[in-house]
Amino acid sequence: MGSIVSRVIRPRYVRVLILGLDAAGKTTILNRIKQGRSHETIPTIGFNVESIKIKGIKYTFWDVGGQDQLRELWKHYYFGTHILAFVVDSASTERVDEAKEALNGILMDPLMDSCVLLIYANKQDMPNSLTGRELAQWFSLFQLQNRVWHIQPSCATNGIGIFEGIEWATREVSKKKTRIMQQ
Ligand code: G3D
Ligand code: MG
Repeated sequence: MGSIVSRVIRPRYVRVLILGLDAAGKTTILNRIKQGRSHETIPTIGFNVESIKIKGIKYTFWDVGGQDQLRELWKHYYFGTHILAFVVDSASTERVDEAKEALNGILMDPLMDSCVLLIYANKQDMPNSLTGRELAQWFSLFQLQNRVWHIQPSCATNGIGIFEGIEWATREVSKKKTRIMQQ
């Protein structure tokens, strides 16, 4: 019997859209990815974009401001997104419903149908922060249909979890690409 060798096709280019409420830690995450350390951030008015090569893959990270009045603009960044990195302040329990509503709004857009969903349960260093599992339940992620998702506990200020999340999501993008090529 011959064996079937399936080769995973790694993407050369990955577009990552980093969204979430204001002060969740989006820009701190981007700075971490960029330079491996956290900086002081100022509230993002508009967007930050960075092109970064990691392990031979060229990523473009879009970090779009999350203040209420800017969320209307998010949809202009959806097209071509491979990974949605949605950042949640796990310690800010009074804003989890608002974050859930914002996430559901994004996922309803057909332009986001095929993207991989990575949720950073950020600020795990803060006392009383919700765990990844608690957030997954609050966000009703277990009920999501036709969506590949993962909750990544993280702390952007010390870097814990940031690259693990990107690695998971990149593996999923590779799997999707491989499936498409095999069809
Ligand atoms: P945003 O881009 O989502 O709006 P920022 O959020 O990256 O600007 O972060 C908002 C504040 O949260 C910043 O603090 C930042 O240092 C802090 N922060 C981000 N990630 C973490 C984390 O994992 N743990 C903790 N404790 N704080 C975090 P300041 O004080 O500058 O407003
Ligand atoms: Mg910001």
